[in-house]
Amino acid sequence: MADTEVDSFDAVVIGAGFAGLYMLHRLRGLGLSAVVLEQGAGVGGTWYWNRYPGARCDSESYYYCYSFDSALEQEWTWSERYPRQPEIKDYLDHVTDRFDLRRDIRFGTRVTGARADADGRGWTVDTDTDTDTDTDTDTAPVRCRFLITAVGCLSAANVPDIPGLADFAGRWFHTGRWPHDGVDVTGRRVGVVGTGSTGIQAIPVLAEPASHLTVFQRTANYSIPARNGPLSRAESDAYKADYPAIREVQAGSTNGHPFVVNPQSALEPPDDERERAYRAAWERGGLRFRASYADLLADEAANETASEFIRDRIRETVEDPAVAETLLPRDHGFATKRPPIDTGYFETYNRDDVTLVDVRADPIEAVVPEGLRLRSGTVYELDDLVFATGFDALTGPLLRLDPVGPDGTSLRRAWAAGPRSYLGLAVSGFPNMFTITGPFSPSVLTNMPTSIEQHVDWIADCLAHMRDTGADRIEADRDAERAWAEHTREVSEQTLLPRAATSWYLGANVPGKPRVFMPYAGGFARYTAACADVARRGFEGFRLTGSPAAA
Ligand code: NA7
Repeated sequence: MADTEVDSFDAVVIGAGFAGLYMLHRLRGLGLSAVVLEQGAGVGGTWYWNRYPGARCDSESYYYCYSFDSALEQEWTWSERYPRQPEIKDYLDHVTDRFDLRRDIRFGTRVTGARADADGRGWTVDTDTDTDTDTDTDTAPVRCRFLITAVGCLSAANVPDIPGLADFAGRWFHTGRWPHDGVDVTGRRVGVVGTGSTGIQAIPVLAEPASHLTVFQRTANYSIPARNGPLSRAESDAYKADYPAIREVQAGSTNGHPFVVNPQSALEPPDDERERAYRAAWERGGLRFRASYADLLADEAANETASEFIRDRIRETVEDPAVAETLLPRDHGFATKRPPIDTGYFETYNRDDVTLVDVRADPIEAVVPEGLRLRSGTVYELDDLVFATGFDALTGPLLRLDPVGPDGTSLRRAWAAGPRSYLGLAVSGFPNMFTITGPFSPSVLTNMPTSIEQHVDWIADCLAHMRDTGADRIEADRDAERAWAEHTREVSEQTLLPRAATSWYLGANVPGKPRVFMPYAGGFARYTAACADVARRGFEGFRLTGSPAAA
């Protein structure tokens, strides 16, 4: 479908992570022409950029992978219970080559804007080259009928706007934009700001080579031991033999993990029995701790039993009682913010060369040339400053693209009061645009590859339906979008999740960001059923129209 001036495709996919790669594969299967535009020099998306020390997935490797091809499941063997960043990247490189995807991916190509045609039947996508070497050159725009964003939920780095950063005499890094040739912190005084999943992974690893590590903690966090280790051949073989059953459990689950949640309330069993259950879950390790009881995320008293169990483990692990006290999370319940898992996190505070600083009590005021200054005037001298400060989650990556609809309204304007989306898949006013794992879909509350595959399959089915019915324009209906937003709000309010005031699920980590609970908390299986229902009813809630020429 080449046009004389610009390249033209049926679909442009933005991003070559888990989502973009599978989307390309499905588009090809439909016989559509497609290109993936990717800013990085390689595939991986989140796993291309997040190379900080200790970077590892919190989902277990045997299910943090694609399920769409059973031969792929059988041929790839993971080495550890939780995959490290380089291994996930290797896996995605393997998938890219195995399905011959690379030839349709333009690396080092950053999307700088996208404009819908006035009739809403196509898009013009502007790009420049923005590779690892930082050479920026405008490149020719690309045309497409369908714009599909596969930009990830946690890809827009959130570097806090602390005065004085430009004058810092040392080096500073954001964990999500870690230099690809690594950072040697041997013998250096390192400061880490942030104790979310990333900080909790990086802190024990950075503490080893650093001469001194200072952790600046704003919100104390719960963490469950990962109990990571090598995956034996026998374990891998057992998973491989069991994949059909594993995938079935995932499909019917709340979070896309292959765990069955204990249907009992945490308040039902006697104290000693509950304690034994938590101890067993603690020893097994990992995110599955959350599945100990059905109402941990629905009932405050139930949640408090788990929260207090974890606080006890922190008290038990950390030798200095004052440090332990600072590490105890008290302003939110367990798992109401994203629950980290760790390897030796709380133990790290028993080292003589690690200092914990409570920056909620004494906030960071400025970066000074020699380090960080707090409101009290105390200065911590640092050679390296690491921001493990997270992301402008879910909406951030889409707002940075800021597509403009046919009536000239930008996404930034459309979402000024917070995101709106139908099923997390499409936004009214932005026809022929699909957002893989967009806000109001389960996304970050689930095992991401599971949610990604479901979205990609739904989009592919939708495009097939359009082809079969002669439709060339699709747009989410404003009323259907409103109803979905209302449903999303209702299901989140049936949980404790919106009550965690500092949560990035709510946008609370980015100053000025509208407070809207963004992921769909009604459960993966329920969400999948809703999407399937919409498709079965002829894509109810979408306006599908055929080409005037064809009519
Ligand atoms: P998170 O979970 O957003 O954690 C960021 C941390 O940084 C968190 O402790 C924040 O404290 C802290 N933070 C952010 N801004 C500041 C400022 N200005 N001053 C002090 N502390 C600050 O991001 P992660 O990268 O750890 O994890 C993101 C997801 O990636 C993770 O859940 C996995 O899904 C993978 P706060 O809690 O806001 O008070």
